Amino acid sequence: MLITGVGGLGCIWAQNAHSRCPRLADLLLIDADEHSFLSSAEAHCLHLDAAGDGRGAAALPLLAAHRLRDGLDSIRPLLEDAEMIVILTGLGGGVGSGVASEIAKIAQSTNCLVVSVASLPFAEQPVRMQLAKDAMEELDKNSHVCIRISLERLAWQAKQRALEWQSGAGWIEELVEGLVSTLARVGKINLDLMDLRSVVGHEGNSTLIVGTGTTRNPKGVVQIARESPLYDLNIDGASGCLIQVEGGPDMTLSHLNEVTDEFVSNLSPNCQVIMGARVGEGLIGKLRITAVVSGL
Ligand SMILES: Nc1nc2c(ncn2[C@@H]2O[C@H](COP(=O)(O)OP(=O)(O)OP(=O)(O)O)[C@@H](O)[C@H]2O)c(=O)[nH]1
Ligand SMILES: [Mg+2]
Repeated sequence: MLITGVGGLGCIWAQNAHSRCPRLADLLLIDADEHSFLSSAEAHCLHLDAAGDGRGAAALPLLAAHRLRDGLDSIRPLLEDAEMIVILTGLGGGVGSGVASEIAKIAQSTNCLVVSVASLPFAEQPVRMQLAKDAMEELDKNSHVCIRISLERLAWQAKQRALEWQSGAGWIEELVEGLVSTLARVGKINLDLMDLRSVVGHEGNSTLIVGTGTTRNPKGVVQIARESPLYDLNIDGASGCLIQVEGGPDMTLSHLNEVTDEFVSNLSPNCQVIMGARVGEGLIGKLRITAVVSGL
């Protein structure tokens, strides 16, 4: 598995996400600004030095995409080896908007499962917003799952948690860690990439949601997951759903049933549901849901 950050924000999010599961995934950072690589010793880095001054692509997606072509050979083996790639990016600037969808396209062509997590700018940046919307469309086309994030919602969420939105407010790294560990570790019921492919193959939008709570209130965990604050998408009526429940050694079958019944009761009656569960050491007293829902 490969966690990839594209552009300034994307690189921060990718590093934070990777630090949660360093042994399960490789880390690839792509940016025009060398500062993005400074705090990560283990990362594979691709420096797109568009202007030759090490400063960035200054909101020129085409320039960034052009520089990518020059550096592609150095990262191609990583993309070819990966079974799944998670691409994290902030759209609206040069690098993310110009390069993320190219990476997705190449990864898909090597039969890799492509999950993208991409943000749209704040509403008061109309020029960047238009750029970002066009780039989002491209990225969506080249990804199996494309998870949209609005920076406004992210900033709001960050404030609630007293964290910086630029760092992803903890939320983005939880999302990625949940997905990577779901697919990488052997659970009580084994989920694999083929399951994920069949579920995300449904026509329509897909999204990925996470929620963490305590074993005292399993329904509350579902509530938290459903109120995913990062994009305005109603999951009622989903036609495909892959849900993984994680808990500590104290998790019981009735916790599991309560969580999954509550979650599934809100989806379409014909929804194709795949369930999995796993026990994690650090999760005593806690429950965590990671779900991919599709056909929205
Ligand atoms: N208001 C605000 N928006 C930001 C900030 N940082 C990033 N953004 C938004 O997020 C988008 C992506 O930012 P970056 O990830 O830094 O862009 P990049 O892909 O590195 O592209 P370039 O730096 O232009 O080459 C920008 O277009 C902005 O809309 C910030 O500090 N304030
Ligand atoms: Mg930048």
